[in-house]
Amino acid sequence: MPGRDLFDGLLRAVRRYRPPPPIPRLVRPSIERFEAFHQASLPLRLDGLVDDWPGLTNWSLPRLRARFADRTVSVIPTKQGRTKGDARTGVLHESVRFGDYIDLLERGVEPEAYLAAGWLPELDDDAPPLEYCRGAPWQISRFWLGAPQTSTLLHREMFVENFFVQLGGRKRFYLYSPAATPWLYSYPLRSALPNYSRFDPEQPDYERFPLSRALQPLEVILQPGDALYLPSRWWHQVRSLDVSISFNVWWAAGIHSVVVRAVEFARRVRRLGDDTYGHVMTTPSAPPTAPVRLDTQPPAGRCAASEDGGFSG
Ligand SMILES: O=C(O)CCC(=O)C(=O)O
Repeated sequence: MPGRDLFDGLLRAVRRYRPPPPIPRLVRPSIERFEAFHQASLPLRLDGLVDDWPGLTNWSLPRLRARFADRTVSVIPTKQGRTKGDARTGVLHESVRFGDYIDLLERGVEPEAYLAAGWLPELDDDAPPLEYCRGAPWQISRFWLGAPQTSTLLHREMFVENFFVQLGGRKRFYLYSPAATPWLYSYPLRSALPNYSRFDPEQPDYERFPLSRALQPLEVILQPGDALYLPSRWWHQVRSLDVSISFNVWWAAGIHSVVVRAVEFARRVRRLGDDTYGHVMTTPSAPPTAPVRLDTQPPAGRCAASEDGGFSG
């Protein structure tokens, strides 16, 4: 992968890597306080944000089954718990019946897939829009449900901010700042995984990726009720420690929202799916297997994934 590796080499020659500061925790910070972190592109843990949300109790497996068992939802196939990704095809997703997925989790069977669905409009009452990004002109929410030990690959979103909320079980995040990029062996820009790293911080292979030895990830464990602001371009790999239920909002404001829409448009024209930010790409040949989908029309103020499986969802 000469082009990108060469560019990273040039960056390493002129830059010294400085580890980011630890991530602070604030209880229900004001919007102004939050904005300081947003402007500085620094992650922040937010406590107490969802204490009174019905989702904290409503999003149990039995209740989700009672409400959504017959929906068809998107999943990312996994191998030994890790989401599958390939430089040629990207990260593909498939469809499953929500109730069948929950059955596997309840029986303690590894589903070999990570449920990563577009927003269910019915969940709006359980998880009201977040004040911090309410006005952003571009927003997409995703609902995550996975077995213990499910993990993503190391990746990042460009131009898009991320608010992540944990509602059931625990998740461990491994984070690297954007400054770490030249040490992280990104896939080539023209591959189907341009926002992914070949390095795995959980099982570092320093023979293949010796430069990554210079880095130490920040680690954050989210418990139910915890929220994390993850600025755009921050690398993250996420491991579920329990059966885990979460959702996140990706959002973009100002010029970034224009860029995001332009990139989405370009990908559609090139029929590359909607995986602009490095999550899920829909296989053109993989239509949903059942008539009802989760990712239907977004309600006002909250966007779901788009028709073809969505910006990642
Ligand atoms: O929760 C996860 O497992 C993945 C989350 C993620 O990658 C994201 O929110 O961008």
